[in-house]
Amino acid sequence: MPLSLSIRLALACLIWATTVSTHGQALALKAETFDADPGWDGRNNRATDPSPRQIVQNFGFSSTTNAGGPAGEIGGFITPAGEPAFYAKVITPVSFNDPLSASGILNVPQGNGHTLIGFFNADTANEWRTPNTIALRIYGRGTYFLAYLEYGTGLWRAGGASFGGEAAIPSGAADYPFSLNYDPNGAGGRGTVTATLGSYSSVMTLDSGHKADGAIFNRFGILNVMKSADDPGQLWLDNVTINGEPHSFNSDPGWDHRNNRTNYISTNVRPRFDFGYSPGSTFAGGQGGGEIGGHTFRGDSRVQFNGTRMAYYGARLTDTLSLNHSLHAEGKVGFRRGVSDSTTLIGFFHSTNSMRNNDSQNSATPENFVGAAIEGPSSEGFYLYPTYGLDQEGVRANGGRGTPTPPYIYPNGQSHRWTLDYNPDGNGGTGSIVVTLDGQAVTLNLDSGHKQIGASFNRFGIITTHIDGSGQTVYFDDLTYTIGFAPPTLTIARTASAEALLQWSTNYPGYRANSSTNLRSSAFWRLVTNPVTTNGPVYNVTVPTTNAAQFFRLRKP
Ligand SMILES: [Ca+2]
Ligand SMILES: [Ca+2]
Repeated sequence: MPLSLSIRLALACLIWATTVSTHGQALALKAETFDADPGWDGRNNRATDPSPRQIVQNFGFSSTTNAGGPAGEIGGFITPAGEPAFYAKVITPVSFNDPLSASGILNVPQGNGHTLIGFFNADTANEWRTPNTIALRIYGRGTYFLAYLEYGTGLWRAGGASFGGEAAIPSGAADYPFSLNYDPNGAGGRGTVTATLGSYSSVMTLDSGHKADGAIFNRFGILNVMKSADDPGQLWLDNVTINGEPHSFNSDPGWDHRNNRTNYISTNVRPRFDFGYSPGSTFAGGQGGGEIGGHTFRGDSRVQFNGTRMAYYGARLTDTLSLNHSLHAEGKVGFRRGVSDSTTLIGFFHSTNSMRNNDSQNSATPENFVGAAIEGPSSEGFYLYPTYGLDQEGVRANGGRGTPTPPYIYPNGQSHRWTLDYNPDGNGGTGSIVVTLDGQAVTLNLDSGHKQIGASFNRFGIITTHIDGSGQTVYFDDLTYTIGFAPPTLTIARTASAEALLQWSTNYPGYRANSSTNLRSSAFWRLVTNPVTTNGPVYNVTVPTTNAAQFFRLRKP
């Protein structure tokens, strides 16, 4: 009598692939291309607070005399914003290998504002710190202003210096002569910038290796600081000499401009989170339209905000996973905008335990997190590096970004492939995290004892930090991630002429065998009520065989 038996698992909608786990249960991966809304879980990720803000820009040539020279000057009302606004002279493109010089008269009326004056590149003016810049930065503080000297390379690496140790320089009627000079041969060829502002002077040497990043400057003029919407201010310039060419502004110089006379509403207001499912878009370079991402800000876990200033957007895992499980994720990323002091985190986290309020502010990384961070410092631009937080406030990766130096990721919109692997047996059992970007790997070992403190994960996706800061615009697509345990395998063997044995692993408690006479979608699956016994690592159920075909499956009620 032939025994016609076949096994089916009722887990249709998912594409399963299993990864080996050294801790008993195989884990399953899910692939997601975001062709349609994946229905992920979101919290505060499309925030409505703070409200959008009005951005007013009203600067350029003016026949006025605020800066003290003969009538005619440039300047006006400038608003720091997420969107660039400038008024600048087109110059022959020059680089870090060329000497640069500028001078003139500066007037800063009382008020706020945050503005760059200097050499920049109109094609890469997108954020602060601003790549391809050598500039003065004027930060209005009411009755005084602070002045800085700063640069950004073509690869978003930046450095700076203050004037007078952040001296409070009186604003109002006073006019200040200024100068800005770059010497490519300074400091043994590293390159130095020297500047004066009134009675103050400042010298800045490019960090070792930064000159080799390169930079292209094709404008000199006034550029707003591009973080997010902030309080406006005024400044005025006259008698400006740029690389030896004087400009008295006796008539309109007709300089290049963008958004310098405008009035609009911006939603780029810190910390108004705006990320999640993005139908149709391909910013991450995915194979098809639809992806996740958008505009993040660093979050804030302080109790006063009661969870409203932390956000996430994540897939629900089918099981709660821990640091005892191998975790994998990979996909494409497109990084479009990165302000200094900003972070995007992607990885495994917990919908409640990663969102706990806490005033300690001693860890930016959320509790219960294993993943990758896109983050500075500004002297290095942005890295993609591994990080983690445990199920205990403030206990996390100890500041390291792993070894060797992590891969740089530039906010230039290019598509990259990335991977994330947490191995609980890595580094002799402490656990380790490996992140790659376009094949370049960095490994972070968990500290001894951290795995024992533990962490739990029931989501995979984007989550904000716990200490506030600036914003990033980043997208992810074609993601594959560990979603939970792989389904158990049911085996069947004939053990006697009219008897068969069903077996499955004791790693899957709670599963029960079902039987049916057919595999049609309308099939009625009956619970197998025969006794379940345990024999070592397997559950056993003996079932009688009959003349009719019978099918068996495992199901978790
Ligand atoms: Ca003038
Ligand atoms: Ca897609």
